Amino acid sequence: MECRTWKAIGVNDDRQLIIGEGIHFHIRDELWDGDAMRVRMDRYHPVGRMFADRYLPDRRPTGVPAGRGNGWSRLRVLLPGGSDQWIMTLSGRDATTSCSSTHSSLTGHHMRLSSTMRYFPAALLLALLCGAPPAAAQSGASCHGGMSFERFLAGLKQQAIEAGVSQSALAEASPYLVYDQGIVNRDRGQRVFGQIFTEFAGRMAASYRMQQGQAKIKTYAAAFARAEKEYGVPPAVIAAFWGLESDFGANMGNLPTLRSLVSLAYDCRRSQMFQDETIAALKIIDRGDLDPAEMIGSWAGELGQTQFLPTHYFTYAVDYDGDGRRNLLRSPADVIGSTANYIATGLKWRRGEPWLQEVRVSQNVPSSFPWDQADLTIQLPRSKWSQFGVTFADGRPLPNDDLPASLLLPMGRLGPAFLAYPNFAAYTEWNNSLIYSTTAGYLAARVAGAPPMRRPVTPIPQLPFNELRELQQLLVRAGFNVGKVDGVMGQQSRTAVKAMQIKYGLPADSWPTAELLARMRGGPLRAAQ
Ligand SMILES: [Ca+2]
Repeated sequence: MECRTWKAIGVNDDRQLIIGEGIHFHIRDELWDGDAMRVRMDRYHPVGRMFADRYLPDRRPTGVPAGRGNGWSRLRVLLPGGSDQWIMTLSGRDATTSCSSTHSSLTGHHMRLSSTMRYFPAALLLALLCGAPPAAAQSGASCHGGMSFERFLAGLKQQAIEAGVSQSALAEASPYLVYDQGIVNRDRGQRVFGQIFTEFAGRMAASYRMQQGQAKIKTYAAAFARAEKEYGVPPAVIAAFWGLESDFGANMGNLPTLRSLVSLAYDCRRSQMFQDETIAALKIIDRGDLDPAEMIGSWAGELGQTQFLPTHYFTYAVDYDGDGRRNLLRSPADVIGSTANYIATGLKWRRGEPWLQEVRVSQNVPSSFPWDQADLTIQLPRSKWSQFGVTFADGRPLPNDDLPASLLLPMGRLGPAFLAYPNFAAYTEWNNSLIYSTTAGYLAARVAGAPPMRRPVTPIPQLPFNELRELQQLLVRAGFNVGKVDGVMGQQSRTAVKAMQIKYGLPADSWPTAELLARMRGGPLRAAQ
């Protein structure tokens, strides 16, 4: 029994994490939290086979030695039910490696990649630490007045009854309302990746996904047309979420939803939220949309092809294929109508308005360009951006109108630039990660026919993970609230960076640089740019 540390080489566009020559994980599920991506490996998923089928020699990413052809070693990742063990079999190469929870020395099996994963050849440290999280199995009792799970569940069922759930639906669901410490461990054993926008968007908004989105719009033309007419949400916007969330239904998760929900409801971290979600799931059963056995999804309780939380499912799902059930797992028409309803009604989509458009800040940008205005919290009329020298990406002038827009620079002033319109709020509401939401908006634009975004002429310097964390620590010391000091630059960190850039007279584009870090360390002053 041995736990290991591997070097990760990168991530390819099939969402496989490359650990070493021929050693890959298939990234099964991703959950965004701020700008962190938590990655889960599939349970009993034959990664090796998928890898062999899909990862052909001509798709080998840069940095992986050529000449191996079909001789790639295979990796099988097994996560035995609830036991939190990792077992890896490298077929033909290696014996089984098993990391038992009884050999635990560290908290959880965190796997953290530094955010320098721009380039495949860069050797990135992937620490795969095996072992059980520190929490005891009965931890849920501590925030429920010492109540056992059984007593907690009885109370939750009573709440469900009071919320209108029928006794028969409860009886039907009861066999599935069981506690699973493995779910709670997954929730705590977060594997956090720092991400670079161009890297992530290149992977998640890859051309195959754009083409699949366009093909789906053709296949389900009637449902898309109806959704656009009724809700005003463009087909490309729906298709992009559909592709990102589940690859159009191919990856919806494989865990019993009720078990996940009730386990997270008993756990202390987000108990109330998951109590509400459990009750919503029971209402979905009661309404006849899904049987408890059909409710299979991701470990955090999201359901269906666009990964709705049960509360969203209950509120926004519509029956678009007319069979009398709202089935977001099996009915593409229901998925299309429901996603449109959620975007329009829940996320307040504005019919007929754009969401995200790539732009260019004029090459000969005056030193007076107001970089500090490039901020999602600041909206200016489009005519104002035009005055500042902003054009469409192909150089065409922006319309001289007063449509409000924010200038979004996901990688600072040297990287891609977008105008984010009021409809972009639907994206940040869907998922508050800036990188995810920008990618989702960009993929939708691509599905709608926009050309690929321009790549930076030269690589954009990116602080390594440990320096991002150090910068965050210095920002905290300077009095800023950056949320978690985790090396991930979310909106709070960006706001703090901008404030310090203004203070130091640096271009205030919210992008963390080595120069800013040096200034904050009190290091030698360099010539101001
Ligand atoms: Ca239906």
